[in-house]
Amino acid sequence: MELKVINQPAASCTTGRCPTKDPVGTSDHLSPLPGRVLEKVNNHPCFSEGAHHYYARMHVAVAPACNIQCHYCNRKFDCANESRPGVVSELLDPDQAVKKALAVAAEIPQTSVVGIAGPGDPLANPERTFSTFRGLKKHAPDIKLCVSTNGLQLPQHVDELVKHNIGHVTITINCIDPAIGARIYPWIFWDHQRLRGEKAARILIDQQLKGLEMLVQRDVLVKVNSVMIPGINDQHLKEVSRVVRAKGAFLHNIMPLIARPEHGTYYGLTGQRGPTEAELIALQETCSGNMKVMRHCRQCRADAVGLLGEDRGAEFAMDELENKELDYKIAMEKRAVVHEVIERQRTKQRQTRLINGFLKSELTPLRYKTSMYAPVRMAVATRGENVINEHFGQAREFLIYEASSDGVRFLGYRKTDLYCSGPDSCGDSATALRNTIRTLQGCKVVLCAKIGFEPWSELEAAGILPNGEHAMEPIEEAVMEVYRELIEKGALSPRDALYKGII
Ligand code: CLF
Ligand code: SF4
Repeated sequence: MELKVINQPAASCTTGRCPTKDPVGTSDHLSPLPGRVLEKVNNHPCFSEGAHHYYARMHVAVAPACNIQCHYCNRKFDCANESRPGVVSELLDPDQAVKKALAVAAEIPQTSVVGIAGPGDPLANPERTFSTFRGLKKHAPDIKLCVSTNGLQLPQHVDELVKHNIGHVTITINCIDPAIGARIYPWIFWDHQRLRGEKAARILIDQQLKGLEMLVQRDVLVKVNSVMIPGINDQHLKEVSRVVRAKGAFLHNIMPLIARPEHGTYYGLTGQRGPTEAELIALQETCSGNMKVMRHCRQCRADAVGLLGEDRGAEFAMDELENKELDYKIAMEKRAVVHEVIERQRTKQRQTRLINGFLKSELTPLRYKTSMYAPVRMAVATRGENVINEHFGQAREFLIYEASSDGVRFLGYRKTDLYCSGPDSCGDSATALRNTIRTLQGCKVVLCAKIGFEPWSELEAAGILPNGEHAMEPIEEAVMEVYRELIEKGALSPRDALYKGII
């Protein structure tokens, strides 16, 4: 069946530079959570999928040392618990970290959380970590504090974490079976000794689970990160999910192993592969029966700044901040205003969604009509605020959604080379465009604010429908609308026909 074009390309830019039951998705619907939990996650971009469209996080890299070794980590690179490989550009002392965090939070008022996630383990560097938190608490009490740890020293520090009002903790738990652990962790440093093998893994796992239970008892929200390592722990992570849920974890974040020879890690050098996107999504699906899973993690750097999909770290080099005068009180007032505006915007979007969902389900037999058709994947270019507001050529990543008779659900994101970054990169644009199109494989539609003629034609030739008609519209509503349009225009094969092999 020939696919029909939904709209026309905008002006040329060739040289410039959660499973849901409602029709439009529930990624920003946190209302079923108890009030005190809702308050904790509502503006945390990692603990709430909806919040990540609006709120920014910042990491301060104050923790150089680590007390274990993971086969996916090279100390010269960011902590793979929380970040993609890439050197931390600046290691900070606590005073510098506080200064930088306050400058960032003044400049980017969407900042709602400051986390310590490396480059080593925050709790293997407790003085530096807690000294940083103390400074932040004093000068920016409105900012949430967050920490990510391998868990080895967690039980010893639970009291201190609670005392410093750390409301969110991430523990990386890759396994609960020491035999599997011995294949992930070559050693741990424990009780003044380097321990290896299953004995070491057993200690680490016991500490992680004990720390999890202690935090839950103290009402701290715990997210568990797991690195999915095909052939090692992929089959086992469902059990990890079950156990950590039973112990009270709030969220499970299953991240793909990133292992390349150039990173110099054991896995990278020995050819251990990471999971495919399909394998990752399948495992996330399986685990989502156990507990809520995180799909929007960007595996960010230990010095990341900004919205999850962007990294503005380079804008805040320490030498430029050293002498900067800041008025903490005014910065905090500005944040309060901006956060209030964001919340009003989110409330309005939720109300519109509810009204639209209600009207459409009342006035059109949506479920009946769409259930005849297979789900469709769509890529979305966005700069945040949960709307389609990014030019195709400037998108550094695309969010991937799936539309079906059950509504819209967020599947994850795919990074791309920047297709259009100005005249300097013009020569590379053809290759970058080809790579971008390869990145979008499996998507039927790409939704963006604007797109030039050349990429438009290339996308069409690759069987991907470019669509710029829903610029500035809320993402989930637009995805559902396009799904309906595809059905109306006869661009989708009826599911029954597909199943019977007629088409
Ligand atoms: Fe940072 Fe981690 Fe706190 Fe978020 S990140 S310490 S919980 S504030 Fe977030 Fe980054 Fe994924 Fe981490 S997207 S790597 S989950
Ligand atoms: Fe690296 Fe983090 Fe593992 Fe330590 S816990 S070895 S810093 S990935």
